Amino acid sequence: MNFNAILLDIAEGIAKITLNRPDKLNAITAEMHAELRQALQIIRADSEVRVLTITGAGRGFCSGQDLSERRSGSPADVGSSLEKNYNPLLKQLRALPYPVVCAVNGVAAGAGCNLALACDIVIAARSATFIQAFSRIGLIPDAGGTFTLPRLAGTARAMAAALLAEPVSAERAEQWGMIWKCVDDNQLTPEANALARRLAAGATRALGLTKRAIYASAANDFEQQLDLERDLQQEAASSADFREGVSAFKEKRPARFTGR
Ligand code: LHQ
Repeated sequence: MNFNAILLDIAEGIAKITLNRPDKLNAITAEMHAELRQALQIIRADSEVRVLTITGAGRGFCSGQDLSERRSGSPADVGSSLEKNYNPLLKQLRALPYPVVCAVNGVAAGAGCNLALACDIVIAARSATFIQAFSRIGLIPDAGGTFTLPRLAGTARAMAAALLAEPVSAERAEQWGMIWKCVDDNQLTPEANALARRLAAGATRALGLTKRAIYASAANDFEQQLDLERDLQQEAASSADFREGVSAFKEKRPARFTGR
């Protein structure tokens, strides 16, 4: 797989995308968008994949849109870049029928911050920071940030983070519930790998349905959510993994899930 702005690795049920422009803190270019689209197509077509991990190369996770690609202050193509590039990417990540783990290895700014927050489980290195950098350049948070951030951190914190564009440390992000976990820098890769392996060995169809139900709850009332749980549980119960899980419990042995 011959990419320039990203790396893609698929092994043992785990797909890993590494944003790979370390000199620019992995700022997102048109080329990176095209490669991310291609990578997601490859991942979606591979029925063995049961988890996706996203991380960044070098000292940053992602500094958001590459600002050097834009003519200074040109409004012309911002909306169309969101429409054609960012929004489909974010929608696809959310819709993947298995977990997406984000390992935030350094600064996550602008759309890079919100790319991380759209992932299902986010773990960050202690030295990483999250910056809603948009207001510094006269923009509003995009890449889903006005949806994810208030839901994760609450309106007061989301509002101040967006209006002030101050860095939020990984420790604070964990305290706020913005991310799952902050770990020592040298533990990020081992912890993210262990998490991905654990998820990939799980009943991944049920994990994907769980993700769907939890995200759907943002727009549902209690009764709609109960109805959705009924339907998705019916689907989970038709999986080979459900049969295996119950058999393993009865036989007092660890389950061998296949993701089917
Ligand atoms: C960069 C970038 C960058 C290019 C660092 N671009 N080179 C916007 C418009 C259109 C459509 C859709 O959506 C969006 C959404 C957005 O994402 S808007 C927000 C864009 N991002 C930002 O405003 C963040 C800009 N970057 C920064 O504020 C800083 O670089 C942070 C705080 C991330 C890191 O600071 P430092 O650790 O001090 O690193 P640095 O600033 O020295 O950056 C290292 C290099 O990376 C440097 O290049 P150079 O050649 O001088 O060494 C930077 O120019 C480059 N870089 N972010 N977004």
